[in-house]
Amino acid sequence: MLGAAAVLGRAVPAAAAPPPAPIASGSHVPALIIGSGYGGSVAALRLAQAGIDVHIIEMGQAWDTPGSDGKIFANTKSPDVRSFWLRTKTKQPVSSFLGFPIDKDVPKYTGILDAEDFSGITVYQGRGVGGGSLVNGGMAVTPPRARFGGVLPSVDANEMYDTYYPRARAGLGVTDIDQSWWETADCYKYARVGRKHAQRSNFDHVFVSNVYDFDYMKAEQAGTVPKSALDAEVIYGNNAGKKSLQKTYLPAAKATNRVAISPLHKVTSVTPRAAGGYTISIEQLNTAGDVVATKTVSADRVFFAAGSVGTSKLLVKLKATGALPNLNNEVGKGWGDNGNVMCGRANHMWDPTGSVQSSIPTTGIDNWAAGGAFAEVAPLPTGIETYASLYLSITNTPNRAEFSYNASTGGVDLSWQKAWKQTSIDMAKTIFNKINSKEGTIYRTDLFGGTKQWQDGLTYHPLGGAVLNKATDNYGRLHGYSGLYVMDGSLIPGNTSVNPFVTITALAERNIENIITTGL
Ligand code: FAE
Repeated sequence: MLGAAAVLGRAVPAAAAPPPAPIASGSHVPALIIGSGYGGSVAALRLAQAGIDVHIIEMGQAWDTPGSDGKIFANTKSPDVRSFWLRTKTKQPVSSFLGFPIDKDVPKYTGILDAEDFSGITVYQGRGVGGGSLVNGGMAVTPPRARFGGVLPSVDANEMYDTYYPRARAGLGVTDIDQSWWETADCYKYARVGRKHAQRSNFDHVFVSNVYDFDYMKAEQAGTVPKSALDAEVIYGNNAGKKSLQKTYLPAAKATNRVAISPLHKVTSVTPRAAGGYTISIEQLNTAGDVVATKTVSADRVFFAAGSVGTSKLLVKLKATGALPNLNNEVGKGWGDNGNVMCGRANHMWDPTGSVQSSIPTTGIDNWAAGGAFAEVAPLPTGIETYASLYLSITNTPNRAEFSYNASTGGVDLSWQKAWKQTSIDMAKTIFNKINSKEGTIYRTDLFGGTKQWQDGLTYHPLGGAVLNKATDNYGRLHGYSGLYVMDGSLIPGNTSVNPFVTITALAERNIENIITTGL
């Protein structure tokens, strides 16, 4: 396989100087990208390599400056002001421990993890330069090829598996754990317990790739480097080890000298200009979330890469308010939660899961074909022995919701219904009821508030809302306008059957190549 540097290498010589940042009101840019997650980063790099100057507008922070503790990112064991996007109280996915609520008050701040509430579901998303790559578990999973037709039916599977998945994996720096090390590492005792229980119930147990630097993790365990995965860092950022987009696509894009990024800038409107191209309205935020300036810029082309929720909200509002009336009626539709549900199991005292758990998951239980569930064996890195096994399941839920503009609030609503998660719970139970019955164990009831057995109120994997070949053509060009594109997870209709970011990256690689080669 090609190394990341070779894959990300430059096609044209670097420009003499990068475009100025932050963006100035009144300026004109050839290509404006909304959002710096996977779709946005891929688009920025490939456009720049094709010789086009790019400006990325990102509502979150740059995340390049240490706080008073000398660290850029907070720890999951002690969330602080940096952890949540404009909330006054944390909203942790595992919200209680031993039955006691663990959320706490925090000052309102443009923190890294957005727990965005819609009626019926909380959607967790990364905020900052690097998008979801800042907060995610790094699980870099390519869906089994047999399932791909169900994920993106209009896309040629051969070209994805021969060209774009390998390109995405190389660009993201995807690696596999040294399994002989994993077999003895204290920090993966929880995963070995997970495997034992899965295999005793005859489930397929699989290793999954990751973007974490496992050599760094070995050094963490040896005590020779500062700990990150082994010190419970993950959903509020990793201070080391994880190859987020800040370490892969984004520096490669910046090295072309054709890419500028404006953090703490939020796009609020895109409208066609009489002279051609688009006018973009932008709010500049301070770290309390207040608008400190409004800017108006123009661009020849606009790439929506604000994530499934961000892009869908913008497009639905722009269509409904008459800014982009020619968008078609598919905009806002086909949204799904990748079937996410979480549960914990209470192990026997002879099955400890370890007081030090790597926050980076490496394994899963695949019961997709028989039961519609793929469960990630997740850590619960509390620092003490909990005898708990935690799982995040991805399930084959058929439920799809729709975004709609709410004229009375000026916001965008999502039609998700909480009861829809029952289908996902039932699919996940095809794994965990069987394991519990085989092991003589029960579900934990102390992790998700009250006595809930299932965390059924969230997703980490929002997908859809501007579905490929429906709201856009088969390469992400929005119907109704030329020069407007969608590049992110909103193109994928609700489910990837595994963790989504490799598919989002590979699809973005495919689409931007077609957009560039067929003429911008
Ligand atoms: P995304 O990465 O969300 O980037 C969108 C960017 O746009 C963000 O930086 C926003 O701040 C920005 N933005 C939004 N609205 C605006 C606006 N109006 N103006 C300017 N900027 C804006 O989108 N996936 C995996 O495959 N493996 C995992 O292990 C995994 N773990 C996860 C753990 C957690 C806690 C979470 C929250 C997610 C996890 N995911 C995982 C999901 C993954 O991070 C997600 O699918 C991708 O990040 C989505 O990529 P996009 O490019 O669609």
